[in-house]
Amino acid sequence: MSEAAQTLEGWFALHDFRTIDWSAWKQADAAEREQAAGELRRMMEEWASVEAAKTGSTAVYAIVGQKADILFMHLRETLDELQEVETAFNKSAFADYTLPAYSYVSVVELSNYMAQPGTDPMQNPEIVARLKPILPKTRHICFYPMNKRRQGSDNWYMLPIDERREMMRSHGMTGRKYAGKVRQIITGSVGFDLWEWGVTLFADDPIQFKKLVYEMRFDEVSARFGEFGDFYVGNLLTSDKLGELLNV
Ligand code: 76R
Repeated sequence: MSEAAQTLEGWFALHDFRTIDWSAWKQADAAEREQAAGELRRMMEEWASVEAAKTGSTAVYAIVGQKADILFMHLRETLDELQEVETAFNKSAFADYTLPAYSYVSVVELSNYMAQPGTDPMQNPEIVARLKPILPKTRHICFYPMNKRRQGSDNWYMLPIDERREMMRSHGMTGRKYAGKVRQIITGSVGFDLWEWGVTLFADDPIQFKKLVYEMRFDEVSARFGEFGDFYVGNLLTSDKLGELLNV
């Protein structure tokens, strides 16, 4: 049996995608809409205070295309807290005007392919910060789930760890070219959701998502082993943008 990579886990992640029920929203009277939007704003303030206390992080984006309208991406210490945030949303008046579109449950993950042997990663503040990241509030987000292939001679899980490490090194080198342009958060979802990982990318220039994902397709690890789900791309939902989105 090949040696499993050791992983470090941080905050749990819920990517909660919702579609706005536009006909219900338009049919509601102004007071009902105001009440619902007010509840959403209050939840957003609550999430911001969780973030300020560094006990979690939330990012809210408007999704482009018909797959969803809004993404609430929550990171919390425990799976229980994630479910509480989700339930609180479902109980809000605003939720009455939304439909579930898609969700993804995972946990922030770092693997030890590139770790320095003989050091305790949890003593490294940079690593601890990456396990419990405050989500960047860049202008754009890109999310997609992925697997590593298990097929014939292209079975990632049958490769010796040294071969996998070499491919991950090359993957990391490609990624590093995008330092300062794209921030990536890898969340592991084996045992939690349909795919093996969630990839969440943050950037101010959305073209950098395309360039990074395209360039990675040529890396052996993506070319031979990468299998991808749907891509969701969106725009930061600031308070102003939320007002514009909900104004009918
Ligand atoms: O932890 C590290 O930063 C070291 C190198 C590294 C690891 C171990 C790294 C770097 N990644 C790692 C693990 Mn990654 N990553 C993806 C995708 O679209 C595709 O083809 C793949 C989706 C992107 C865009 C991306 C970006 N990475 C992983 C894993 C877990 C693998 C395992 O355990 O088998 C997956 C699934 C994955 C996928 N990666 C980087 C990036 C970028 C931009 C970097 C450089 C980060 C930096 O150096 O700051």
